[in-house]
Amino acid sequence: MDLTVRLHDLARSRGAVASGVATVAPFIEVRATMAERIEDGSRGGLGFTYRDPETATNVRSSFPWARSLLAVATSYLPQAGTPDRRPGHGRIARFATRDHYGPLRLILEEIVSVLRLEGFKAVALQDDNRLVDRAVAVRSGVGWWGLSSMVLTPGAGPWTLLGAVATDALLKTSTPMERSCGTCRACFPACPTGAIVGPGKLDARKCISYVLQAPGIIPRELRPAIDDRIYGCDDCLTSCPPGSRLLERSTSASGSVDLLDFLTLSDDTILARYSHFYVPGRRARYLRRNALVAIGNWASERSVGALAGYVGHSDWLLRLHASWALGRVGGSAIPVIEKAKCQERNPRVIDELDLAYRFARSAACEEPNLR
Ligand code: B12
Ligand code: SF4
Ligand code: SF4
Repeated sequence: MDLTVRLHDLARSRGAVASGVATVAPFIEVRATMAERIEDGSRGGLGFTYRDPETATNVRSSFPWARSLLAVATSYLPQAGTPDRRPGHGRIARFATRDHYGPLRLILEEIVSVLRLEGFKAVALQDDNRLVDRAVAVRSGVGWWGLSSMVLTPGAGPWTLLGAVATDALLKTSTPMERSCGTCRACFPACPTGAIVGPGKLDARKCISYVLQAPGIIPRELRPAIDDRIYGCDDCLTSCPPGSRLLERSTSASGSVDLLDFLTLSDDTILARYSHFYVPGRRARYLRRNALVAIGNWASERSVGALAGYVGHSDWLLRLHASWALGRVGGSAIPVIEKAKCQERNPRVIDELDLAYRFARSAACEEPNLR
């Protein structure tokens, strides 16, 4: 049997929802888009592929022998279910409820093995900074570029993870899909922060998925929209009609974390339990920070004890987000804020405590919101 057909069959038999072959010609338009986003600031502090767009858009700069790219898409629905939302719980986006990249990785590795047995060079690339996965998927007909910037695949919509195998085998190229979002615009109003700023254009600085995995302070104006999320965001995916049939079948409860329990875990436990998350510098403080914001949005007096502990934490970043959360709780949190104000020395945390105090007082007196 023809090698290309064999590889497609292999991918499908192992559970891929789509596969296709693309040429290795550089992705010139993608490189230009990345340059624009670096220039206009909309990539925010994104690293990954943006660290070296030249390399990420030309697979031959990393693998000069490559002659074909075999793209594969797997879906993590219905297995990933639907987040179980309960008061006091944080939400994890579906792609990260566990390591859903595992099945894709196995398929790519099996394809690599077959190619090597046939005497070819081959390497698996998935979420790798040396390749823009969506560009390969679109060129190889695995899906089309949606206005949310997700690649949409018939049957699975945006609920896919993408990867590719670069090989020196000359495989038969597939035809790109001639599809578009048509008149649909559902993802624009669905995005809680207005991060989709144009067709296929995301302003990473506003995207919750990015903000929750970026280092530093979470911008104050974005915190309410983060709601109960602690990792990832699915709103532009859940609103997307081509994915709705699969979503309806994803009924098992998943992705829920008891926030107060979470705050009591050690750094080692957090990092081990969520080892498949991207966490800057592998520092648990960033996941604790996210949980503190979700607790602030929960705004329950049940969290005051835990937050009082966190305003005395040795890490100023956690004191700062705990201060904000106390302000949102108000009521019995007000004396905790007052006490912390007397003890705090870090100017950024003092600022946050001042605002939290005013917010909590104004809420108590039903004055206009000082958020
Ligand atoms: C950086 C990155 C992010 C960043 C920025 C994403 C972005 N859209 O800019 C952040 C952290 C925000 C992020 C979030 C998410 N990500 Co991400 N991310 C990546 C990463 C590492 C690189 C992407 C990249 O370099 N893109 C380059 C830019 C230029 O591409 P683009 O933004 O898609 O832009 C194209 C479109 O704008 C299009 N275009 C231009 N003009 C027009 C006009 C029209 C009309 C249309 C329709 C399109 C269009 O052309 C541009 C390219 O030239 C890839 C992994 C990888 N190595 O590729 C995963 C990847 C893209 N992420 C993925 C996932 C699953 C997610 C999340 C769903 C996770 C979550 N639930 O929280 C969200 C989705 C947010 C969203 N709407 O995109 C999957 C996407 C799978 C898919 N089916 O598309 C990938 C491919 C990982 C993987 N291997 O599976 N991600
Ligand atoms: S992931 Fe969330 S915040 Fe980011 S563009 Fe989609 S809906 Fe908006
Ligand atoms: S929600 Fe509609 S406009 Fe947005 S990506 Fe999906 S199909 Fe396209």
